[in-house]
Amino acid sequence: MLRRKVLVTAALPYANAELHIGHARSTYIPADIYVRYRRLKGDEAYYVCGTDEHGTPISVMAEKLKVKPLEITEKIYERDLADFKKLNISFDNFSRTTRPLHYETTQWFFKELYSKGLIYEREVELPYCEKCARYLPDRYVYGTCPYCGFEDARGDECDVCGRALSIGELVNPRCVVCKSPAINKTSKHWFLKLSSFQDWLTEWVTNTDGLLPVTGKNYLINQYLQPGLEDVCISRDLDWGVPIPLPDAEGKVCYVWFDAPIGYVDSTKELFQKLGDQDGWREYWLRDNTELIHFIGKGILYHHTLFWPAVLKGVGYRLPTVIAAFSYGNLEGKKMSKSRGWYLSLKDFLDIFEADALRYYWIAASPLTEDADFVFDDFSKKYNNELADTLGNFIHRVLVFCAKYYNSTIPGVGEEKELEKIEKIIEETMIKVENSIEGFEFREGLLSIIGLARFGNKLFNDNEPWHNIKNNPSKAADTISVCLKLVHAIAVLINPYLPHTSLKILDMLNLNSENLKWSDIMKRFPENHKIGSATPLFHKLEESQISRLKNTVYSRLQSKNDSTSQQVDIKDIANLGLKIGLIVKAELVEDEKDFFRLEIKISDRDIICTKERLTSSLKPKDLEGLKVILNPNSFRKAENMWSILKVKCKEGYKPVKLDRDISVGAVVS
Ligand code: B3M
Ligand code: ZN
Repeated sequence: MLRRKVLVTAALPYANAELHIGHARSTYIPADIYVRYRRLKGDEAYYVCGTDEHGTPISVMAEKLKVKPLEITEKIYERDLADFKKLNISFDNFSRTTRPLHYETTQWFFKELYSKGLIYEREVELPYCEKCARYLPDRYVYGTCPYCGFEDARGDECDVCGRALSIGELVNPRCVVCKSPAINKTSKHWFLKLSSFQDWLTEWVTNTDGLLPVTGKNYLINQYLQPGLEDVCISRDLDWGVPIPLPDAEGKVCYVWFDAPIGYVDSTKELFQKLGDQDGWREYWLRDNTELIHFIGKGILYHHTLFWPAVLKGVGYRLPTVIAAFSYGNLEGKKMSKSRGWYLSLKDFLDIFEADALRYYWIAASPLTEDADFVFDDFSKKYNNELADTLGNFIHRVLVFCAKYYNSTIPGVGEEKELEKIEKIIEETMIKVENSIEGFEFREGLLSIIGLARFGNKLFNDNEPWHNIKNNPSKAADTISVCLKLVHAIAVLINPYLPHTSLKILDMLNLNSENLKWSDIMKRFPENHKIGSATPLFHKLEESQISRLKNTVYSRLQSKNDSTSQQVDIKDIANLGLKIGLIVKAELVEDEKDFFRLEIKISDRDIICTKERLTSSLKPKDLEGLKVILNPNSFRKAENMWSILKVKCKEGYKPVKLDRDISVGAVVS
């Protein structure tokens, strides 16, 4: 049979913070399911990734912490590696964009594009700090957003309205390091002629079948192609990055979005070096007889479907076969954000639960094209009902029965007609799973496997082998035989999704999993096969485990709020721009101790909502009608994260009430 060849990449995680569960949802789990499936099918399938280590967020952070950027990224690299391992992500290579091979490859790309006239240089006016004597690229400058008026917008993006900002757009730009006002100064930079790819990209985006989801196409057309593609500045005045490989480019490095995707190429090179096949990578990047599949989060569609294909085309490389851009995972209805302390890290999760619990939830919760929400209670419900009660229970009762009544030896293959019927059902499920994974709609496949377990449970119940074992032993034996057949099929079918669970089941069946193949789904047991001992696959989640997880999240949020509390000098109070609001509705948040949902009226037109931790000695009705002070510094309209001023008291937190608690010098978080 033809052995297809495929290279799968997952977006390179940015090395400035630990991974959270949302990253796993949009990118790493889906790509892993896909590549595991292709390997089982017998294809030559490789999965590469690595850390994305340049860019100004990292160098600004390093300056603030007075360390070298590499010290930060080194730690994150190790941490990501450990998290991915625990999540059972089966990378064939996980590289770094700070390795020499990456520098070499990136510089080759630059020179190649430059020699073809696809990169040109131009003088531009840039913000510059006279005090620090340097240019202020991207995150080195902040100021007022011209679109929404938010005063702390960063040079490349406004946190509140979410707009991407280009150089020179900020009003009142200032230096992040010393806070002095920035002036404008000219500097020489290099631009990728993206505009020259306009026609070709319009045609490619419109006609390729590989852009997923298809709705992404409209976004690209309306947002970028219709208005006309603009050339992109691909250099920065910085010393952290890949140096521009030209003689007159002292102090200039590549823009991080120029070098990051090239990381896919050098991670592939590195992989094949390890495999002892120096040139092996070329098949995947230069030829069309292989497939190249990028998995990304939907927020980086522009970079992967316009910018990156232009670069590939420019140097004469092949184009991606598929770019699958999936939605992110939120946490309890809100976007996760490290800076606001609202997130659940992969490590937090995996310290308490097994990888398969997250792999299951994220895929089963909603289609990958829709935003998913990690809701604690929903997670425990799904785990208990679907994994423990349906899947785990079916497998366990069948194996235990086989051990108890047949001394662990499978009681034959079952009655031929019955067996054929079951084999047909298994085959139908297998086709559904194949279509689902090959069509990048992974949820359907997973749900049909759970459906197969549900079917098995019903079959077991309806046939009552615990009665027949006495009255009609041959019928009981047939039931157990076909149920074991289902268990085996499920073990293989579920392997791409829940690899650990799959291996556990195969182990309990006493089957060798080393050379597992997709076609094993249909395989029959050898005669007189003896199974191993059965242990429960999933234990029901305990309330205490969920509370532990919730506590991690909420205490982080709380300590973030505490650590951002500042002592404010009385003369500066007027500058804080505090707002007054009236609590019109208050209610306790279900199942979350001390959390209140508040509706606060700030003007005749505006009512905002917030969730606040306050002492439980307060009752919702004590809060309604209260005038409170809102802190605009924690005003995050985009994420609906408002915050009221609170005072810490013995029992917890109380809102600062107007006219009573507030007195000179008493302000507060
Ligand atoms: N590092 C994702 C991010 O910054 C970015 C992906 C690069 S893929 C080449 O969130
Ligand atoms: Zn400065």
